[in-house]
Amino acid sequence: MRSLWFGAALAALLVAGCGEGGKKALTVGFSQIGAESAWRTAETKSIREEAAKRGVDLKFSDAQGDQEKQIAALRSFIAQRVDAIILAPKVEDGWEPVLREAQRARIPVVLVDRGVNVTDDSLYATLIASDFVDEGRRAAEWLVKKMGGKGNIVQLEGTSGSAPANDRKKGFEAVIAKRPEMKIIKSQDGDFARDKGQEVMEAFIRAEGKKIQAVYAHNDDMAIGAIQALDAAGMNPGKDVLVISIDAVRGAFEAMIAGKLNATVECNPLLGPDAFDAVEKVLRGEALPKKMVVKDSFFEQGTAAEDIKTRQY
Ligand code: GYE
Repeated sequence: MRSLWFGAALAALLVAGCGEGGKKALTVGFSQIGAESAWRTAETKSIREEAAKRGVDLKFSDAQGDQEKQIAALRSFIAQRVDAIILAPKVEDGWEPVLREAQRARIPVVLVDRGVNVTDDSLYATLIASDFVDEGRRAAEWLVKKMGGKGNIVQLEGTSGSAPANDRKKGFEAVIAKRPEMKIIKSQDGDFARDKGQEVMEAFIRAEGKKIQAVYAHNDDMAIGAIQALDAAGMNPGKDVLVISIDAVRGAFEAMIAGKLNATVECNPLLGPDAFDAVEKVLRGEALPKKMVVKDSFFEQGTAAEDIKTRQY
């Protein structure tokens, strides 16, 4: 497939008419899932800012949480003959036909933040994302330590069918499964959103009440919603009930400083620079690794007041 993209790169150069040493701006389509979380807003901002910095003509499409709209956006980018496409895919399944259309049109696709299930990985140039299984594992290991290897946990899952929800659950549950005295007593989809996280947590509290000793949320926004539900029920989040989540957005640091969130596993959304490096490389015909793993850190309540000073999102 590299030769196809190389062909696309050549074509782009020809169209650009580089004769006078001037580079014509690249046109790149970016299909974003929506704006369900602070993480995603930060990712959008990073990609927009990086496009502006490089003089890229960015066609931005927000699918408002609807995969069908993302597919339609991709088709429209193909019809407009963009030079490349950046795709943040909502769920893992269902992309193969439209990715084939892009490939046939010789438009390379760079995946950001979430992966896809396809039978042929030449359908995308590269995936730039965190290791979600590892994030889940780290959250679980922290809880094992803090709970002394026993207790009842509830899990707020991310958007069903999405790579981060699938993998954060997998990594977490693999660690907990080795602890016979630790139990996940409830687990449900909260769609990575604050209001949904709160709603699901209210239902968990109605069903399990004081049996709940810890909350594991697949993102900070849902944890913040859950904290509101716990507060309303007089259940002391951060003290009587441990709360851990993923992303490390500013709101998580504020919740840690307030003593209500205990820890957060970082997931870096500032993918703009890497995404456009990848686009430029693939258009030059350079080979890219199929996956580029973003390095992430881990933050706890105790240092949150210091850590927040240097956070960028
Ligand atoms: O963790 C969550 C968001 O795909 C990694 O999506 C991303 C996740 C992120 O809505 O907050």
